[in-house]
Amino acid sequence: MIQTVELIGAPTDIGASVRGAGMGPDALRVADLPGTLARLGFAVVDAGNLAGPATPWSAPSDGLRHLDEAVAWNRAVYDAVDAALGAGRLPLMMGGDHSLAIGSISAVAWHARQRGQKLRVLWLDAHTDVNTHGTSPSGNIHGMPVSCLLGHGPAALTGWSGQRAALGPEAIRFIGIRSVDAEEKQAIRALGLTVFDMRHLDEHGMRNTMTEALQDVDDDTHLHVSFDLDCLDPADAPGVGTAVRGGPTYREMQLCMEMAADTGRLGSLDVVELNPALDVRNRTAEVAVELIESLLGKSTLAR
Ligand code: 4U7
Ligand code: MN
Ligand code: MN
Ligand code: MN
Repeated sequence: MIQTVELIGAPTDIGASVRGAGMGPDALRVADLPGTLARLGFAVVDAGNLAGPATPWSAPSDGLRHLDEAVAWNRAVYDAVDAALGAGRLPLMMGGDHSLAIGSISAVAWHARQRGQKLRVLWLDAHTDVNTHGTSPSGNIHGMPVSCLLGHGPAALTGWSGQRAALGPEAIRFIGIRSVDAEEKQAIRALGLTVFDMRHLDEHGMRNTMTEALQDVDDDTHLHVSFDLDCLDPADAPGVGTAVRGGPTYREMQLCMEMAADTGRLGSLDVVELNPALDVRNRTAEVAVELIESLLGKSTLAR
């Protein structure tokens, strides 16, 4: 059976402090994400862009910037991802900033639980995004989605999957991490999160790291990839709002995606934090499309 990929655009920078991530979905379309997936053999449905409130660019209140608007955007994302999964499609949420993973992964967690599947989330990012409104140095919600999904966010952004926590700490593997705030370090230790930082990648390589990260992914696993483009080294992916030097190269990320694809368990995907206003001739969008191809099974020699 031909699998259907549903593209869901979430054009907002509501959780960020640098403007421009709202243009991400269209930059991915300009880089021909839909045509590329069709040529790979998928049926592609572009559901268009979701609607939501404008970004007010107000200061944080109680440690949170734009909470009401972030809730509205995440509600729209939740509903769209929920509908795509309900229709048997593979949702590809095109952000937008990473706060939108709250809605997307909450919907995924609900469906996985209904289907009796284990959930494994690969969080590909320079950052761990495990701040809360109590620890965040910025108040930006794109630095908090992991906490919200673990049930530690503000009430308005937790409990969406039908349980206080959409997932447990054992369900997530972080890859490419190199920027962790002081209080995030404490949270990582307290929660027992499995973080493969750049030192781990340098010492063990992407191959061994991914073997570890995908261990015990089996036929009953729903694999979700949450791909923050700032995971990549900014030399390969300049079009992001919170770039951090010293990330995985394009080649290393290709292997990461190929090994995730080899599990055959990919069920949903976020592609977030692409900021076309900071990009160079849409290079980061093109890189993203090529990496998504690998994640969805493109191989140089097989088939
Ligand atoms: B992204 C930061 F302080 N940790 O919380 C914060 F360094 O989704 C950055 O990974 C968060 O891009 C980056 O504001 C969020 C900061
Ligand atoms: Mn992120
Ligand atoms: Mn990031
Ligand atoms: Mn970012």
